[in-house]
Amino acid sequence: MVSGARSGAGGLVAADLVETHCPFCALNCGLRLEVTRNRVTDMSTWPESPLTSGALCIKGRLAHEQVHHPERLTRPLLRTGNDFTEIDWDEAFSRTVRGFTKIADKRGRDANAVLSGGSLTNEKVYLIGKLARLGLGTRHVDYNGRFCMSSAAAANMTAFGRDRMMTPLAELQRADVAVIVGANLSAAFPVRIPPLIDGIRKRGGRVVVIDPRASRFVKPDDLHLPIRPSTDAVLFGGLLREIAEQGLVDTEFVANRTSGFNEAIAAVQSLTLERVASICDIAPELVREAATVIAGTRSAMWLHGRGPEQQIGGVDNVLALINVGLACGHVGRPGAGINMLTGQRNGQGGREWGQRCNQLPAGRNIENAEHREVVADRWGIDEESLPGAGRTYVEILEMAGRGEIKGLLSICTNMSVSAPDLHSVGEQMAALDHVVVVDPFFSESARHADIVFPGSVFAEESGTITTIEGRVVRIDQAVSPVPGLSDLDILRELGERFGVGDQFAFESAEMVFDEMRAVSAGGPVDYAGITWERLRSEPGVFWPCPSLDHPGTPQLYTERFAHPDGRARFHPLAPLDESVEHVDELVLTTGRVLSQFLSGNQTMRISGLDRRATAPVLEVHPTTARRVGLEEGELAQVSSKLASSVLAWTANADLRTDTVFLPYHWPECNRLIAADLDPISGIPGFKYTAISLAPAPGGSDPAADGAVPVGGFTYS
Ligand SMILES: Nc1nc2c(c(=O)[nH]1)N[C@H]1C(S)=C(S)[C@@H](COP(=O)(O)OP(=O)(O)OC[C@H]3O[C@@H](n4cnc5c(=O)[nH]c(N)nc54)[C@H](O)[C@@H]3O)O[C@H]1N2
Ligand SMILES: Nc1nc2c(c(=O)[nH]1)N[C@H]1C(S)=C(S)[C@@H](COP(=O)(O)OP(=O)(O)OC[C@H]3O[C@@H](n4cnc5c(=O)[nH]c(N)nc54)[C@H](O)[C@@H]3O)O[C@H]1N2
Ligand code: SF4
Ligand SMILES: [Mo]
Repeated sequence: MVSGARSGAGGLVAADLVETHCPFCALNCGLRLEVTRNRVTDMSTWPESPLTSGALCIKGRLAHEQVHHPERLTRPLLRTGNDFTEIDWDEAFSRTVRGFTKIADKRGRDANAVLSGGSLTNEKVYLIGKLARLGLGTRHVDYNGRFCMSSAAAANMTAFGRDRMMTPLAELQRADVAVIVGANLSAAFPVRIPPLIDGIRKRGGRVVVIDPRASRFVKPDDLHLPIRPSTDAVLFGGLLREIAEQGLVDTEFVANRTSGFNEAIAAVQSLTLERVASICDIAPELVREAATVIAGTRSAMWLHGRGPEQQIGGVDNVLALINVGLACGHVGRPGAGINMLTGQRNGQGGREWGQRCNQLPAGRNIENAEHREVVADRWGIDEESLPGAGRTYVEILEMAGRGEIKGLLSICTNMSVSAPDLHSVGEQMAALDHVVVVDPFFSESARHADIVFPGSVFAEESGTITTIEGRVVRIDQAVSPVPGLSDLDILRELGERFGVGDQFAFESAEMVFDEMRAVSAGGPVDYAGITWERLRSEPGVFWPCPSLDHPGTPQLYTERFAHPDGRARFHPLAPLDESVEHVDELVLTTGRVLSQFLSGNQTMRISGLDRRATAPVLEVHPTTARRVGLEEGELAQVSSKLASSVLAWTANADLRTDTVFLPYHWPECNRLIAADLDPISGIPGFKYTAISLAPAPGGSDPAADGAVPVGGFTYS
């Protein structure tokens, strides 16, 4: 097993200060952990880190409180009836493997599945894909990036041929304009980016915000387009047409660097300003002004978050956005870029190393014969023994509900809060025969487990992660794993016990990384020239980095896109159907608050974070609240076609009157949301649910409905 000792560059890490990166969002701010006698005792910022802007948000400042938290799981657990009992590691491994093997013998290997997460290091992601395909031998492995980056990833692959942010964030220093689409920078990217956006304002540039809700970073002089939720593709189609009408298309860029412009422009001819204004419910003058501002410069940075992406038309929304950016030539120039904002700690690396249902390591396609050959060859196996593409996250849960999947290994994901249609998720999890969860804290999903392994937190393992910008950075272990074994140890031991120990013969994360580099050489995601030593002596390396003397690639597409012909692709918008004109009276959209992270299984245990937002609070425009009769201090009832939630509410005048906003960190949110998926990316439509809103019935017992008393909430 991987040794529990601290492994740094040259063996033991001698210093009491260990430099690492925040485990929460993909900004990966630099942290310096203070370690005394194998305990993390304090932390500070790591000012020399290229990922530190001088500030940490509150989550980063308190992240270290997880490490020795009294609620950490320290021993494997076995379900005994409705309870759990501690068992020893050997028994936990034997029972785990026996359970999956029994299912595979009876129903075939595809009756087992693996679900994982984008907070894991690259090395763990790589081993998870390997364990699923070679150990369990199943095709069904997917991860929570399916809920997150999958629309942006699919659109980037289609338009540019590569799935990575194209421009380092520092280019915002040279931008004349920032276009921020469906990203709540105040809560989700609270450091580094907002000051850079402020810099644009100070230089006299413009900030364009396309969002049904103006969060705190939006300033009065910004151009805010309060779009009707889920109509982004129409807005971008209209903007493309208007930019062409105004003669602002960068014709040289379009001719030399792209293909498909004529088809794209033909497809939007019916999207007149008036039609767009009516569908998106934005004044036509605002749309015109946005076209003028955005296309008035070649130095514009686009930043898109989950607003347009977590939609059943999420991929089309992003492709329509990219069309506008390409028409304006916002690529490969100073201060320019069409950029997605990756969310989780290793959201970028998490989608590169083979834990996606259709992917082999290094972004290779599991259905591409050549890619299969390369990976099989480098793993020293027969290509035919590699399974084909499996199903996506929600589909895997649905297969469990239908009895087609019976065994589930879940590591670093918490479907019982984060997946849509939580009532069904409960039934699907209950229908499984063998559920194994690996998590540092007992999660809502662990309640469905037969075996729970105590997982690792960020300070306990070495490894690499790949930041929002595509920069590979190193994580150094600061303390030995509190449970004794780490996630990596668990994955290795499982490999061994599934009979593929030769594929898991790694004594350190560095050895895993070296194999990954070799597997990636010449592939779509090339880390071949990135060594463990380079990651020590350089402030991270941007991939692609094909050789040891290659400097890495911070800025993509200066001369060529990643498609074989080097050109970016425009995409014609599909003809609008009647559903686009359909208007729901009231729409629920969802997102985040600053002090909570995703399903809250980590942040809700840190009192300094949890007390800032102890429960979900619905945001309602004051006019809407009056219209439906909500009284201050009373509870509101939100009902979708699936369920009702009784919630505290607060007035927010920076929100559309037909839209309410609910932070999603608590299960009261996703029980309302249907598991309807984008047909290409498989992302659920988290950002759009038709609802009705009313005062909670007087007789209702909020506690029984999972709601909490009103009052005392502060949002930062
Ligand atoms: N504090 C905190 N920070 C986080 C996280 C966290 O849980 N907590 N999670 C991390 C992760 S994994 C991610 S993916 C990122 C997410 O980062 P963001 O995408 O910035 O976060 P969300 O809160 O989902 O915000 C989405 C925005 O989209 C808007 N929106 C809703 N519907 C639409 C629409 O139809 N069109 C448009 N244009 N906009 C719309 C919402 O009003 C909101 O402002 O945050 C990361 N950072
Ligand atoms: N309504 C609505 N739903 C959403 C979203 C939304 O905006 N609205 N956003 C979606 C998005 S963007 C995302 S990314 C998903 C996230 O969905 P989830 O997969 O639920 O994400 P987490 O809450 O981070 O779950 C990770 C679990 O892994 C554990 N964990 C953390 N680090 C480690 C580790 O290193 N090792 C191990 N073994 N375990 C670890 C945590 O304790 C936690 O229990 O949620 C999605 N769900
Ligand atoms: S949560 Fe994100 S912004 Fe906050 S400290 Fe961590 S990496 Fe930085
Ligand atoms: Mo995410």
